[in-house]
Amino acid sequence: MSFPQDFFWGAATSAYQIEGATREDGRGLSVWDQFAATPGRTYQGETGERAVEHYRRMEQDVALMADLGLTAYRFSIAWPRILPDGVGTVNQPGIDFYDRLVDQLLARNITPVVTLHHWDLPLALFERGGWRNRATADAFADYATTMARALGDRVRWWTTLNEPWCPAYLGYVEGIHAPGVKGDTQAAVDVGHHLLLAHGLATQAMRAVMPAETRIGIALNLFPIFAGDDRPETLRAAERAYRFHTRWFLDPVFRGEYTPGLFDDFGAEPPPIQDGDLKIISTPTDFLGVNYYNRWIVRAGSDLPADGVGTGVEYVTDLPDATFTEMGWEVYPHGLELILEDLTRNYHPRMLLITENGAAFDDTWNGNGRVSDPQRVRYLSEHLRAVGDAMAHGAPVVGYFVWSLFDNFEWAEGYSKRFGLVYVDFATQRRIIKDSGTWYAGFIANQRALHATPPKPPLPR
Ligand code: IFM
Repeated sequence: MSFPQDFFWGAATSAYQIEGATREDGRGLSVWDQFAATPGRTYQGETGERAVEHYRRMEQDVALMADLGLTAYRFSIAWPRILPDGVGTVNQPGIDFYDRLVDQLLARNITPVVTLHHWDLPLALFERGGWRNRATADAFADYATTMARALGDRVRWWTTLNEPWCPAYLGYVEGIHAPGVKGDTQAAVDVGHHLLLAHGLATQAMRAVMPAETRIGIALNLFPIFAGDDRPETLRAAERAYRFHTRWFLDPVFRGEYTPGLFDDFGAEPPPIQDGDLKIISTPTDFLGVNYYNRWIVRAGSDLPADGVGTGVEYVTDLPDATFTEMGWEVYPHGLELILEDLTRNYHPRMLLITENGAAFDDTWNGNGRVSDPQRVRYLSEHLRAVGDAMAHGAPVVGYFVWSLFDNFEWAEGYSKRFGLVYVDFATQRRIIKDSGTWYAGFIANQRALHATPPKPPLPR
């Protein structure tokens, strides 16, 4: 496989999952601080309070990225570290931290790819309605402007939101993510709309203050959907699943419209759309970030919208020949090629970035410097092949980020799921590069060698 010379080879993280230091240097609290601290919400009550202490160990962590040969690093900014109340007074130590991080990365020739919001909404804003309140979208645009002013002279690549589907659906329908509301499909639809509006407003606000060569996009979690059989009700379920997994956020951003039937699927009314909202939401983006983990095979399920939860879709997981990760997600590399080609054909993004792809496996450290994770090596190499195949068929992919650089706080699953290229012994915070990290470093080095200029032949005497 040969990828273009300027292709980004990266790994990704997010603030709440790695930083820790949740009460240091003036950081305000987020919805996830509150949710994780509520008994019964996360695996064994674990929280991101300490996480992997990246806030303290940032310099050392950037050195580790350089050891891996990464050419890009995707991280998120903790909004409550910048604006402890979500709006108003800026917390300068928060800005300083990301300022130093960006400088450290650039000093090692690692391109920073910044995500503005990866779910850690300031608690103060949540208390005023959070994403159910339209004003939160305005607050986000102000926060985006603050960050653009602080880092826009050095950061070229910006992602507004990560996976808005999760705070909307997992946060308000399944209730397994902050704020932990169950079965409120109307809230999910409204929250989704305000997140989309926030994306559009922030895109416009950032463009107004940053250089023309800045690249702005959004990262969505996308799944190819397969019908489990050909019964008409199964085919209808597959269409519903495609609408609410894939088209919910894509259609407004790329087509300036909501997918017909989407709100009916939820048994909900349309969100409070104001004149001009869809125009703002569909402000042209430079790239689409794709977070790919698995496909879904679906059939008609019993959890119909009338029950207030779900969308009448049941997920088929009894697949005797399939391999599953520790998250219970099927390993299906071809799905990445399918989704990239589908996006290229139907949405025409200017560029695609694989902003997340990776797997949790039950990694163990043998105590003397080695973590053997052959399943992850296979997972990554097969998915990279799928990316190459999609590119050969015209998908405009410009970079690939492994989720994740480190083992970290996997939301409701606490620290029980390890996604990292780098193993973290959570008790001591020691970092050990897994075999997959060594493999990825070798892969990157090979790609770079393919493009190295051959030495000039000696001049004849
Ligand atoms: O850890 C998450 C990340 O925060 C968002 N995308 C999916 C990952 C694995 O679940």
